[in-house]
Amino acid sequence: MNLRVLVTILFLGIASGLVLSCASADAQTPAPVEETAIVVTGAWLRPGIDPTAAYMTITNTGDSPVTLTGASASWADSVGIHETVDRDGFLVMQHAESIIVPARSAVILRPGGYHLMAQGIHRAIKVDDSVEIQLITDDDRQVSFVAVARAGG
Ligand SMILES: [Cu+2]
Repeated sequence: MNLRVLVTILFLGIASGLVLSCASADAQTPAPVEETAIVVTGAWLRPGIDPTAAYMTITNTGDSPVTLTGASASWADSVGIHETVDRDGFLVMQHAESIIVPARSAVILRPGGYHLMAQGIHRAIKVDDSVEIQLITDDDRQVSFVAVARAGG
């Protein structure tokens, strides 16, 4: 852990203490989602199937690596990180523990590689539908983004 990460954690600790003391004045205020350095672009998913796969570019704009350990969505029972690997000439999907996005760089989730796999889908997803997904970091922060349903890829 470098000094900058430590300073950030200390700052977040102080900030959340302040938020807690303010929140007591108004119990209805939802807890704010802490900012991360992660930006998600070009997100899409395959319509009409369950489980379905979502793809995107995940960019880390910060100076420290970010580890993503999972995902969730209100419209699915579960969303996991999957990886497509070549096993003895067969392409198979397997659960991936995490995706590490290095500082100042991006990881692309695309067909044939990493993807998010949503299963137990609560409603039919059609072409052009927009759905919200949350990525979860190893320090329990969330990154919300919208994925658009489209065929192909
Ligand atoms: Cu998969």
